[in-house]
Amino acid sequence: NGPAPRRTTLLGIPMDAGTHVPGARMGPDALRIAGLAGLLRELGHEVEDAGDLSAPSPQPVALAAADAARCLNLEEVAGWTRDIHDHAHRLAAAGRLPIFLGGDHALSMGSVSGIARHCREAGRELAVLWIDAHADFNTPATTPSRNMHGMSLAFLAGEPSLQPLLPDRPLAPLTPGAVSIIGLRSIDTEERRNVQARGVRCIDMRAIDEEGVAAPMRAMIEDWQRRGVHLHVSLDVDMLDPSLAPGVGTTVPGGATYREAHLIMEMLCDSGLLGSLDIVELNPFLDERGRSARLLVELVASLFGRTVLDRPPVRMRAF
Ligand code: 6HN
Ligand code: MN
Ligand code: MN
Ligand code: MN
Repeated sequence: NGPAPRRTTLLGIPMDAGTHVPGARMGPDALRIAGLAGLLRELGHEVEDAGDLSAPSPQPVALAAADAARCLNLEEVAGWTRDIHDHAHRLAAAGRLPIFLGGDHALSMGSVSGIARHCREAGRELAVLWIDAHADFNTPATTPSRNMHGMSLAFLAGEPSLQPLLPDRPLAPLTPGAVSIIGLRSIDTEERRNVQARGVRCIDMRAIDEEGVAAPMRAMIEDWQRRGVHLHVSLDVDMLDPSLAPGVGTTVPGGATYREAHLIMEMLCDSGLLGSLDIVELNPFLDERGRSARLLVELVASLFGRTVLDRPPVRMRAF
């Protein structure tokens, strides 16, 4: 009695323009080599591999000059964002469950905005679960690194200074209530002010230490189920403890354990709400013998219905 079969599309996004650490562009192939498509098919899902997007040409961006100077590879990131947005919108409108294979976390500016546009057209509410050691809520004015992968969630929440990245598309900025972050343990001073001022729901590692992942996940899922949302999951590898997943450019000690990460995925699967997925920040150039890629694929299997034993189908409603 696994979950209903889904019609998934893998879309590789070999970008690492969102960071000064190269290597995430190798992520899509590492995820394929780790067996992603085969595992999804074994679980009964349809899988179409749409291949990799090719690097778009850099696009001019009407950012204030002072802001533009604080965004690394701005024109490249704008090119990616616009292309990914269009692909994400098209896949969601065609009824696919897109799985965006990163690539650095700046790709979510395109994937989530494209999904948001589809949800608005379809009259569906969108909720985003950002699984990450970081909040990715910097702005050009607050970034300590100039890396745009640290600004993606701020962009999606409507940060005005970043909106010119995506002109001429109907914008559907996420409301703070639509965004939840889990796994947070590294945040910059001004970024923290921004997150708190916007009222984004955060389950940081302190909360996980005290309550585990099950209780906060249950509360969020119940809320999403009441609202009948399309759930977009954005999975940043660095949420995991670096001892488990060293293949990422921004490791932070004290991350999720193997069991915690799987339980998050299992509960998300049971919720039946998953509508789209990013797998981001895998850097095979920094990995050890493919273990981070392999763990990610195992986590995706849990997200798509792998269980030890059959579970009663109405489990979530019993909470
Ligand atoms: N990511 N807050 C740091 C910065 O440079 O803005 C780290 C960002 C990490 C981004 O992991 O997707
Ligand atoms: Mn294209
Ligand atoms: Mn991130
Ligand atoms: Mn991160």
